[in-house]
Amino acid sequence: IQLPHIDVLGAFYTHSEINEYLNSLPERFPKRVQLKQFGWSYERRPLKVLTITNGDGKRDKPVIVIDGTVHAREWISPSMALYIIQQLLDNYSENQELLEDYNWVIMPVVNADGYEYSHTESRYWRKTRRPTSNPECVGTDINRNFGYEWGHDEGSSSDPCEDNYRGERTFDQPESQVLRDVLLNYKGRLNFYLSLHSYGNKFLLPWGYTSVFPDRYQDMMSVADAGAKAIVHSTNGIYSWGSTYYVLYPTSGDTADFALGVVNATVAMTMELPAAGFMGFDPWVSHIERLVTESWVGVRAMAAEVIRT
Ligand code: ING
Ligand code: ZN
Repeated sequence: IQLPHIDVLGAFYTHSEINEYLNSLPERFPKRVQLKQFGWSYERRPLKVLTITNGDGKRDKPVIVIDGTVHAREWISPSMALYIIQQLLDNYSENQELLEDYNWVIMPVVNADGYEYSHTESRYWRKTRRPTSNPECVGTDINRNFGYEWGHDEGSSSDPCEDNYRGERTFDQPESQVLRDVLLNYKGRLNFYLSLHSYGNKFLLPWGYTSVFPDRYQDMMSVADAGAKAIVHSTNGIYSWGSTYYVLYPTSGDTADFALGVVNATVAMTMELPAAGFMGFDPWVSHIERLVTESWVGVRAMAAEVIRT
């Protein structure tokens, strides 16, 4: 039988196409994947999470959790998540050691409604699609809605019309609840949390909410360092890395701060994928291959560093 097989390098895909692909994987890799639905988006799209293992049946291995598409317009992010899935499944012979003592948990599309909207209505949409207290303005920034040091005015907005609107309260978006539940599900064995965004060639570490560095900052810096070095060696791609607060700007209620502050991840990181020169959120389809293969070099090196230490 011919099962749907996505050509990740050949197009950007919609949420339903991505789900159709995910749905095909348990049949193709019955021993190696588990597909779970953790909930629904506001507009009732199913939010799916894929666990990839080496098939040895051992439970409770430490995990690497990767999410994509927290922000709707960052289209290279779901492509990257799918590319990682294919590296671990279809290119298993080269990546076997990444799965020996670790399971990988991948959620390619968190903000399903916003992502669809960015395909059908408004290319640069960022937030969710749930109405707010202001009838003029729709959507909340999932990456300001998480419940750790939420609500600081430095780093998020209380104005529903702003792109970094934090919501009325923590986790008042169903999509944030789903990602929260995924992370909490692995509390105690979350050794690497990686959130895929674009764009900017940056590895961003907690904290976002304060200029103070977290306890595990140096260990996280070593992991970012391994990623940046691997990328520069392979393609000359230049990354910068450090705490979100310093490298980018203050943020509060972001997913990485929650993963470190509440879930106690060993390493929590946001990766700002490359933009293909001046293409920003909008790389051409012909750029996908270069962007995801380069980024995989970095993700692979960081995972190897986490696994090694
Ligand atoms: N940038 C992120 C944003 O949410 C970020 C930057 C990274 C914030 C890590 C907080 C933590 O604004 C993009 N491009 O979305
Ligand atoms: Zn983003």
